[in-house]
Amino acid sequence: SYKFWNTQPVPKFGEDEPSPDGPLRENDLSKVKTVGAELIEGFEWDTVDLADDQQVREVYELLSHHYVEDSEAMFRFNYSASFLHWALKAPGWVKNWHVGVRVTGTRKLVAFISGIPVTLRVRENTLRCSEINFLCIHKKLRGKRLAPVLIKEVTRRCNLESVWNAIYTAGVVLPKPISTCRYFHRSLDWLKLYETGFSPLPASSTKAKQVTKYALPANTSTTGLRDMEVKDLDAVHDLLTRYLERFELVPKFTVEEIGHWLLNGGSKYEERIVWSYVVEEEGKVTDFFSFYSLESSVIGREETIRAAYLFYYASETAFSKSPNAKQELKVRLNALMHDALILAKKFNFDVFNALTLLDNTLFLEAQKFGAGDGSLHYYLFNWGTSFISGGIDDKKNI
Ligand code: YNC
Ligand code: MG
Repeated sequence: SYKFWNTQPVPKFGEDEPSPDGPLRENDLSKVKTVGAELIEGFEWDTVDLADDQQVREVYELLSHHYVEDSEAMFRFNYSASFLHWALKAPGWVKNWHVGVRVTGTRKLVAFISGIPVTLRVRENTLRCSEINFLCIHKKLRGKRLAPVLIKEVTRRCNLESVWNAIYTAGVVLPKPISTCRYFHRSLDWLKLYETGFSPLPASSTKAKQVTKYALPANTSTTGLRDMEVKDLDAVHDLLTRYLERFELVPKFTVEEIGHWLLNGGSKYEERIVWSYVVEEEGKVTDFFSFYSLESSVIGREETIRAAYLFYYASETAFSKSPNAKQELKVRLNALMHDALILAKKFNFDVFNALTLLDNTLFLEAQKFGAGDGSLHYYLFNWGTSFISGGIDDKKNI
């Protein structure tokens, strides 16, 4: 029934696709309330200061016990404190967009929602958006309609900065996805994934066969592959910018943002979050790829699954003018991703995850990724555009 979402500037199910693309509601800074709505008795708003390690720790504690679980409640995302520093303090971050709810009296943090600024291109329009993430409510406060209150509060705080649009993703279906991707998983340590209940043993196989199936060489094979460095920033920025022009919903990064997202903002965190590699041939960067680290806890056990998530990548091969261009890109991406798997294995990851976006469907099957149960739906707030096909259903990709 979507009692809350039906009141919001988002497209409704069953409505015609908008044309042309544009905002769903007109906005006026002078009409934005300067204080947040009243919270239920016993709770109060707080701006969580993520420049303070102790407060990052509090967000970590809330998320590690109450954030997203799979549908069978076997695994829960365990975003590390270092990950939160990285994900929530991207260039231009706004302190006021890190919204907490605390218990009056004890000061315990019981709910959170965050935004970071992002410049997005949706087809031919470029939007200054907030990217909303880490919406989380303590399990004891669920089902009390607090989520809509948090969403309205972060909206108000974005509006105060004259930001009227947002992008967010969720595993649940809400009005109304502008795109949907599927998760794919590639085992790196099959035995561990089996023992933790993440991977089943197919009826037609044996443990030994599964282990052999996912075995990888010890060393990478792409000539010129090396760690990405600060000196590569301009070249990677240029390559990625051109590569992303081929897609309909993409971020527009500055060089500074590339440094943050691909080089750990200068490796300033306790733990390494992101791994980035370039291919340099005759002094030119021709390709790059990256992946980031996000563990999941195995619920009820003292164990975690170390997952590498494929992040941004690009290849000059994408611009080939040859009649065989598609095949060339497919071959190149398969070689690069095979090396990405080898590197992730070397850094002790148990599984390598990817979504059906960008050019991923060109290599997922060949690299032995299997489809997961989960989908990820993409949403835009206050922006109408027709559905963006992609991934596995995208005829142009297969
Ligand atoms: C969700 N994930 O439909 P209706 S993803 C948005 N995103 O509203 P209550 C959600 N809305 O149907 P609970 C949602 N999940 O009546 C539920 N809803 O219209 C809607 N889980 O509220 C739901 N994190 O407070 C319904 O539900 C209403 O107590 C019900 O709380 C929900 O970060 C939740 O999965 C998800 O912590 C907080 O279950 C809670 O159950 C929880 O009674 C585990 O809420 C963690 C989890 C969500 C991860 C994410 C993206 C969030 C995007 C939010 C929307 C942003 C819009 C743009 C704002 C800025 C605009 C500008 C400019
Ligand atoms: Mg609630």
